[in-house]
Amino acid sequence: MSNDSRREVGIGMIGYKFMGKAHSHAYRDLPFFFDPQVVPRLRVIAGRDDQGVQAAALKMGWQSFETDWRKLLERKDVDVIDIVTPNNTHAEMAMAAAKAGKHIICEKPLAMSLDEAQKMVQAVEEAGVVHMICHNYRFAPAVQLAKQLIESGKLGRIYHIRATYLQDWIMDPSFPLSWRLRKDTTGTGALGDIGAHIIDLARFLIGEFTEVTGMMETFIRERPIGEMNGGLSATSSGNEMGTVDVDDASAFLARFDNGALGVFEATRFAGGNRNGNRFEINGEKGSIRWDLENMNLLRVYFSDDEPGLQGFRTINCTEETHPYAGAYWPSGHIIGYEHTFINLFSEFMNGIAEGRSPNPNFYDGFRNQAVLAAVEQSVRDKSWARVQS
Ligand code: SOE
Repeated sequence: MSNDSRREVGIGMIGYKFMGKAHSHAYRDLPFFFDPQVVPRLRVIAGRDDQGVQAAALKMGWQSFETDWRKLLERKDVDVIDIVTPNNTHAEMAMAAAKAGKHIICEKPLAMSLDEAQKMVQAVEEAGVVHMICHNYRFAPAVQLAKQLIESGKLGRIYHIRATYLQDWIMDPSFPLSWRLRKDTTGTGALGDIGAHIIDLARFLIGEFTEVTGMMETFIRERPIGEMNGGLSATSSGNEMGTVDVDDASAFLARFDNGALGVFEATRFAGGNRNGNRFEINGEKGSIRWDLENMNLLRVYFSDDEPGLQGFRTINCTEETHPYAGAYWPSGHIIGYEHTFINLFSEFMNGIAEGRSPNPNFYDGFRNQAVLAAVEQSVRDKSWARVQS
């Protein structure tokens, strides 16, 4: 029984593994916690493996499934195409979806190259569809509060950002060579996969990058060939070995157009760090620190606090006044990883209702890709590289 009179938006999702699960869950929970102007309906999910996609559809609550993603574009009851497939498929799918007049949400990084990203931006602009890229960490309440503090001038002029995204899930040399470790399917390794997230946070909080200089390393060059399962596990298909041609770890220095300096590190070889997305920002009047693994907490330091009582203090960003937090539970009742997606999708739904593309959108994806491309360029040239604007 449904008395919901809000306009429904039909979702067609391509892909169904880790991010497929995160997105499906977000669509389902969204109308429960938020009051979006339009409500998502899980119409159809696509995947190449007939049994896999059927099982996923059943488990995650999709009305139907297809093994050919192009079928989704033909369906009148599908308004949105959600792309959660390997990076080398994003451009083709997004451009076809735009041509079919569908709104689009795409996983990060947007594309395999800056050129591809530019074509994707052009396609959505020409089609006039609503578009977003799924940089979900912007939508943690503590990150939103950090943004408010910076914008209100509480930190004064910003001098530094140092951001790390540290993981360790491929440290075992027997971890298979799957799409996330192959240049032809992923573009770059740690840089584009997790570095893209901290680049997005830096663009959101600090501003545009102007130049970068970096280094990249592949520590384990041969691995057994295999495929990703759901989550971050993979299975090898036999004894055949293949060459890893993307970075296991990347680090770079950056300058921003407002004069701030940045230090960034993205690695899948930081043992003990399962999903260590962290940053510290220092300004003339204060500093802030955030750590995804304690994502509701924002550590703040203000230099005008009383002498003798100065130091970092901790704000638990679960109050009703904190962005998005009021949609969930009473103060002190924490939220988690999955809620960053729900928050993002609430913006996407309202964007669809109002015919505008909320940030981060394909244009943000393009700007992010420009930073990734400049880091790669700087590594090739062993010098500083300008970030294309
Ligand atoms: C794997 O590194 C991964 O799943 C990324 O692809 C996601 O974008 C990140 O949020 C978590 O880690």
